[in-house]
Amino acid sequence: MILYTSGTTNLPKGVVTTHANLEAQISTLVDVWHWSSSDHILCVLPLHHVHGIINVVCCALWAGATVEFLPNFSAEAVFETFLLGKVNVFMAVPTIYFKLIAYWEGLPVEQQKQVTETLSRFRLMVSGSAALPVSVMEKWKAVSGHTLLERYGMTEIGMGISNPYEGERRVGYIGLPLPGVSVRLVDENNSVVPDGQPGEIQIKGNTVFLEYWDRPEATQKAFTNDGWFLTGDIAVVEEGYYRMLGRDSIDIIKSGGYKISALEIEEVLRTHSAIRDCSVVGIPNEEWGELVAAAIILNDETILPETILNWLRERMPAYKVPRQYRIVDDLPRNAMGKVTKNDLKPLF
Ligand code: MCA
Ligand code: AMP
Repeated sequence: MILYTSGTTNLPKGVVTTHANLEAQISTLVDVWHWSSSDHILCVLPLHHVHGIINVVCCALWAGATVEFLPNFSAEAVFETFLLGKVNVFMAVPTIYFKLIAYWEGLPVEQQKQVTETLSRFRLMVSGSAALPVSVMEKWKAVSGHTLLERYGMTEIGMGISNPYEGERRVGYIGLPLPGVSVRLVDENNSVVPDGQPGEIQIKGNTVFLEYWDRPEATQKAFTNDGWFLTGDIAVVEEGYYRMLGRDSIDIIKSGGYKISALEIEEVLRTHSAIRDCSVVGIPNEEWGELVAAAIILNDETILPETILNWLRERMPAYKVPRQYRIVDDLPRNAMGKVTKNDLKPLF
């Protein structure tokens, strides 16, 4: 299988996974999350990412379970389907739980009770692809009675770290290494850090991809000499559980569960005749995880952010289009001339 994923480089890379990788990814999840042929899952996720294609569709089919689809996500349609009483497993990104909570809060009290009662009969509800805000976790518990099972994954590795099916699901943590997955945290010198200290997550195991399609150099850079995959994610271990702290690159944005390259958006923006220069950052946002934001230096002072937004809409999918704009005279730069994006964020 080849799924495309954004990185810090301009164009997305094709992640090649072998049959053996897929078998390892699927069979591990079927086992640890207790999938069976009596399960019935509703798929609202796109099938061009691991979350939808592996965790939802392939695991369900492997177990002989039923997988039902909605053509796209709509909170109303999700609750209507739930109320039919067949679905007992659900998996989604935090943005979707946020949207479901908002919809539920707007329902009349009688309908809220009906939904809550239906959800309380579910076997399993999982969140992943982006950090689950504690507020969303707590509100969803009030709506559904479920403590969401949060897990950590990546296109290149499938799922790596997960809270347990049975046992403590620790709020704010991504959990423990999955069976068959070796996980270590390392510092800038690639030395393993002691518990309690932050480090980059590195992964080894049968679930890890083969190569980036037609990109041997990128593949080589993604692994240590002894075969550990460099995720670029920073985490810490506290009392055995992993907690995500962030990413080593400010140029990777996660919005609505999608991974977005800030550089890719900047390159498109710079092709607009009214734009002299720009810089794109991710701004923390409870609903979307991060919101894409752009600081722009204009050649033509009369152009409006709405005009730029509409122009961008024709050139990239909706989730990549910056939602916030600031017109600036200059961009903050370090001695090397590189834009210091951390100094830019407070503008938004
Ligand atoms: C859409 N809109 C946004 C964004 N996306 N606004 C701000 N930020 C965004 N990111 C706007 C649209 O332009 C539109 O506004 C309005 O929201 C509704 O758009 P629509 O496309 O209908 O949005 P949606 O369907 O409600 O989309 C939300 C979504 C979607 C369902 C959460 O983003 C989604 O499917 N996300 C899941 C992605 C995923 O599967 N990621 C997994 C990859 P207007 O009307 O003004 O235009 S990660 C992975 O696979 C790893 C291995 C892992 O760990 O799981
Ligand atoms: P993708 O490249 O689209 O597969 O996205 C993988 C990235 O999503 C990881 O490298 C993490 O940065 C992020 N991610 C996945 N699950 C979680 C989680 N539970 N908490 C925080 N970040 C996550």
